[in-house]
Amino acid sequence: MERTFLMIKPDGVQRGLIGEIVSRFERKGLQLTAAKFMVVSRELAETHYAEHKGKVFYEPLLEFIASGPVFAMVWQGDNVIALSRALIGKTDALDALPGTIRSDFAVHTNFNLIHGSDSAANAEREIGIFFSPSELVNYEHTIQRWI
Ligand code: IDP
Repeated sequence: MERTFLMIKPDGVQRGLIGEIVSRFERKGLQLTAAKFMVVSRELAETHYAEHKGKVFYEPLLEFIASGPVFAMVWQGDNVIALSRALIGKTDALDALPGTIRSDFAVHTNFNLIHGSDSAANAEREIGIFFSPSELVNYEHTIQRWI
């Protein structure tokens, strides 16, 4: 079973969309493994978005991510990385398919509500920088055999 790191960004928190967004992953049948309501430090933001260093949106992105609370999560399930990226939708709301989180609720690329890991390597890296191993909860997901 695969794991991914998802984070409702400060705009999603401020807009009152935590419940709506979490609900979509729950209804999909994915398993919540860890969750944390927190403010991202400048240092953590730099580590998380290191691959974008040098891009024009890098500085505004760091400021935005560190500007208010986020809701950081780990989810697991078969193909959870691709499935959660599909639920989230393309980076730019104009390209996101109707029914995705970004199509349904976002207008601008810089306020696109949620982060989702794009590969298994990045998922493990991101889980590792946001959560300690003891914060990952191991439990039986009783509906799993119906998913
Ligand atoms: P993703 O979040 O869909 O995986 P990435 O390309 O990894 O997209 O970019 C990370 C984040 O950087 C985006 O979610 C968005 O917040 C921001 N970003 C990416 N491209 C742009 C842009 O062209 N303008 C403003 N912000 C951008």
